[in-house]
Amino acid sequence: MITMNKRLNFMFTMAAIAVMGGALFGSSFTSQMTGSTFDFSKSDNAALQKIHDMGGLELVMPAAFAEAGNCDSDEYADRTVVEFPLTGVSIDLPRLGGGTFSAMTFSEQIPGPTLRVTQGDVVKMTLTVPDGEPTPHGNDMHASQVTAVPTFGAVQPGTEKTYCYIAQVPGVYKYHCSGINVAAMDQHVLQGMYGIAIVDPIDGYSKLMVEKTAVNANGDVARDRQFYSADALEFSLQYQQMYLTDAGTYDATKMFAHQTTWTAVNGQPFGYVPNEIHNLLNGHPGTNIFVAQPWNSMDLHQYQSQLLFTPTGTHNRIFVENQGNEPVFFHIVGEILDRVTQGNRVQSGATETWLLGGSQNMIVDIVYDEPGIYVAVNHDYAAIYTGAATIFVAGLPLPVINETATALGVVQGAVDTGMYAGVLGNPYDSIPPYGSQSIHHPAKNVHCMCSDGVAAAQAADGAVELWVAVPAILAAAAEAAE
Ligand SMILES: [Cu+2]
Repeated sequence: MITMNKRLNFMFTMAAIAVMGGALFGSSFTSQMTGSTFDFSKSDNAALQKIHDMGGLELVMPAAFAEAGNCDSDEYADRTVVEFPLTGVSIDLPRLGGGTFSAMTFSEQIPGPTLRVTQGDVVKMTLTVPDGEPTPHGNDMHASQVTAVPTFGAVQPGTEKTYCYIAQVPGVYKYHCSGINVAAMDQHVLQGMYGIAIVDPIDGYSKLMVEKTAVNANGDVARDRQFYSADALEFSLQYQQMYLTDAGTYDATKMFAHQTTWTAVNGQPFGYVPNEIHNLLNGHPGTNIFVAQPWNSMDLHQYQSQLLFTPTGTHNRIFVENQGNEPVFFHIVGEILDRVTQGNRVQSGATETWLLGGSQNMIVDIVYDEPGIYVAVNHDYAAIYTGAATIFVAGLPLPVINETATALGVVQGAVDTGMYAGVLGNPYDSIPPYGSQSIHHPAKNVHCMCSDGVAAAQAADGAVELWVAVPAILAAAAEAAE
């Protein structure tokens, strides 16, 4: 018999997050829809159109530059070469509120695949644009230091382009489509053509110091520094604005006016909140346990929202990139960011919020001390209410789920790992490729703003299809109870 606690409304009731969903389709959203119309004719759009008509900004370069990015360079001898193949392809993907939008992607997923290399490695990037793709694409990798023209120039449909560079400086770096030699670059990026490269420091990450206080042997309150190994459980979060027409196409007028339709985190607005699976496990099938659950059906498969799980007392390393068009005021409700690093320079030893401008990044190191629910936000209210709310669950703070999992006989995985990822896994698209100092997640679940083919590849890589596994577990438990 499955223990089903009937208490309602105990989960996710923190005031800070409870307020968010009510406004989802309320005033803050409506005001965008009825906002004053941007006068396109008074912008530089005519000039942009001219650039587009002439095939983008093609500069005539001296012959010496023709060899830029040549992968046979002697410079690359004795270095590790890391291949990074990408495909530039337009597909339709689901849109918050129903329907689809005209996505442009690297390799059928938003964000594109994450590249991870070590400082000093050679990156060998190949962008293929399939025959029949309606537009050329390019790839501007911010981790490189090479001549932009012609390296990042347009790759025509039916062709491919390869370039190489040395990843000289550690950190997190955006890569993004450069459009058709800059023309339509805004559309290509903001409809999904972006990703990150992580360049690990050649001598490794630093251990983390967290400053606390403790009562010492003399009965005095004193500073108590706690140190954590540089090994960390890692996540990546990429922020972006979506500017959409009602039909799901790109709306340049809204972009120029900075009128955000949705704020995506890893390609999906509100992609990391509870869902039907958590409702079931919490004993409330058919009842939302969180006020905003826009991706709340197992029928949504890889698009169903998922939660991020971490144990308490563990070093978390979060790679954050602002892929968008607005500032990101990165804050975790209920926590202080223990360390903020950009490049390999520590920017802050402890801070409540850290600001990222467009195309800016950081590494946030954090340890959750208390079991509970924490919400990573862009602390711009327009961003929170349009999608930039990401829920971390630290430890095992949800007694009803603990009881249910015990009854199902699957709780041991959670207890052993100190987090629900021991049973449910963490979403595949929130986890960067592992490096030498990564703590491995106990399991992954299939989750992404991506094609069915990419979702199937995640499953083939061992990620759990929760929409298959959870009903099977529940059915088996029900049968056993009879
Ligand atoms: Cu493109």
